[in-house]
Amino acid sequence: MHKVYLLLGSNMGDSRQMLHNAVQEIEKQIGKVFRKSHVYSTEPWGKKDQPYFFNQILVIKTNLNPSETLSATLKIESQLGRVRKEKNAPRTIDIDILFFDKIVLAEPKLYIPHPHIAQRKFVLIPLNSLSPRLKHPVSGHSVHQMLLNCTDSLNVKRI
Ligand code: PH2
Ligand code: MG
Ligand code: MG
Repeated sequence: MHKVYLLLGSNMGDSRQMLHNAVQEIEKQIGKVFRKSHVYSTEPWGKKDQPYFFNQILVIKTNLNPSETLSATLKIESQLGRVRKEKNAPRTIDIDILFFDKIVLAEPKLYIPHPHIAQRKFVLIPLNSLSPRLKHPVSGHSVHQMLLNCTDSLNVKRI
């Protein structure tokens, strides 16, 4: 069994419902969701002229390997109506793999841990609420340390 941290994000359509539907599909297709963060309303990072996001972090247990997990997340995204146009465009649902056990992978389509965790408060704040002592397998920094060092000033609010 692998322990995997997933980040859900939605800023199109009924985002609350999207997160809920994503959790259900993840349980059906990937594995048991055993912890969930609160849902946060977060200012868009990167491309500014788009709606605020709803973000949530899940901790799941799965028997799938990283590439099978990635395929399953992409399948769920399209089942939930995601259409990929330009990069960083608004989306009904985005499911990103943050951590996969302590695995480090750098493949063209699959980077684990997710490369921008340490720069983004919309990831670190919900993650810190679940697992402040979790260590990044490359930097060795805990989630709490990464949050203290993070200079991102975008708005992240629990809802
Ligand atoms: N996802 C992005 C780009 N920017 N900003 C916020 N607040 N939340 C996201 O999930 C997000 C983003 C790329 O996937
Ligand atoms: Mg993303
Ligand atoms: Mg993604």
